[in-house]
Amino acid sequence: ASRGSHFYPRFHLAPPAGWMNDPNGLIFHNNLYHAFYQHHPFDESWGPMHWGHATSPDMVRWQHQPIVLAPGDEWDRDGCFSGSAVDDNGVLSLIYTGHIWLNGQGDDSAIRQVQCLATSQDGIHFEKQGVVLTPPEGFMHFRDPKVWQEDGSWWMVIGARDDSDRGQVLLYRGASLRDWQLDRILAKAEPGMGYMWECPDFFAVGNAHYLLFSPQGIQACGYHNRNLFQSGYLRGCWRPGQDFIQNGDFIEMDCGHDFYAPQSFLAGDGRRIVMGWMDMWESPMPSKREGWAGCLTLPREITADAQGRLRQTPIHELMSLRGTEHPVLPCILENQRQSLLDCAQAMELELNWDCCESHAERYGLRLGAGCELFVDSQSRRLVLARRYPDEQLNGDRSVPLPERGDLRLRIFIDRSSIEVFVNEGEYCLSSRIYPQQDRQLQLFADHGRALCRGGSLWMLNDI
Ligand code: DQQ
Repeated sequence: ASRGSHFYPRFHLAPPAGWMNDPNGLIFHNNLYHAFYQHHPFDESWGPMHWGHATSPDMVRWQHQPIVLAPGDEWDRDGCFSGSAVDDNGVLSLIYTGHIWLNGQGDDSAIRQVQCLATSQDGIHFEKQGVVLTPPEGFMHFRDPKVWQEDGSWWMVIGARDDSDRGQVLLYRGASLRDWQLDRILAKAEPGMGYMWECPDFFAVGNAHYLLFSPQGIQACGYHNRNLFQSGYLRGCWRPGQDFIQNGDFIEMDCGHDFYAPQSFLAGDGRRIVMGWMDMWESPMPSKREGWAGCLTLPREITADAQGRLRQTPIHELMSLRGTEHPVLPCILENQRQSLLDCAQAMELELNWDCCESHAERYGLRLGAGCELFVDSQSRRLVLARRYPDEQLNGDRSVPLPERGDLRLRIFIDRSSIEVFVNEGEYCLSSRIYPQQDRQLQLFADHGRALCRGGSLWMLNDI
């Protein structure tokens, strides 16, 4: 897909051709990182789901591998939906959802979803082992198993929806990967929190547990949950055999336009890493004109801050992509624009702004025609705004400015994407961007003065 393409990423994992959505089965196994993903190899649009596969020594440089799962057996006739990977006594094992339409393609009111197993001896070729779990009475939407081992048992969380149309996460306990018992309902949607919770993940960071999931049909509230489908987490306490005691509200994982279905895994040295799908179901996806759609975010390390909120920072391995460093000198801008780079294609930028000394109505960065990342002084928010000729792409996403001190930005631009990490990962904004010819990167301040403290810019190498 990359040949002759205007939008195909240079350092993100994207499909070799066709369609990609959720990351699946992220795992470090036998000294190699594996990323599987929802894939439709025959078309740039979603269709019968396969599992694509790529491997990497460092989570940065990915090598495409053959497709590992294709739909077509009686239990996964219409799709091999999302799931996870574990090491079962040295055997790389995938647990995924087998999907069947009972009334024809696309009719969500009559489906059958079951959990299935596939195993591999060499990490490249996989053999399907059939169905290992069917849904409890009253559940039709029952998908996206995330499996882990703890306290001498296997555990699995599954996204589900019952007749009351409240999204929920079911917890199962397994004596083996083939023998599962329902342990309990781990969490259930309050009104407005979505009719179906997709792609759950459940893990500890520090002494708290985090239930990460992607609700469908969540209600927007002010600046929050601006996408119809959103990904975020609930924090709480959990021990095997007990309830999950929640503490606080749902928190968005990423506040950009395009971030969904994130999945976490442990790196070789024990860091918890997360990657998401950097697209959104509602998006028009102009890259389809080039025969492909979808890519994954960069891998991000997750830690918890003193308040128990998750922080995400780009993994340090990404620094190995850096070419020559170009300093960005400190400057005062007043009703003016200043060019940083003529053509922003594949780059990283660190840039600090003094928000106390900046009084312009708006100041920040222009990211080629149609996209800006700026501080709106009145609302005290950092805004990522898309203004393209295709209005379906447009809209603003934003996060609050830090209460005090500088605004520190770390930004990755990769042809048709931007990922913004604010103040060491306190907030993230990930969006697809679609500059046509004009990719000029500029600093600007409108209606007043702004003080940019400078930073650094690196061109990044291809993977
Ligand atoms: N995508 C998969 C499902 C999952 C959804 C199908 C989330 O398993 O629930 O492609 O994007």
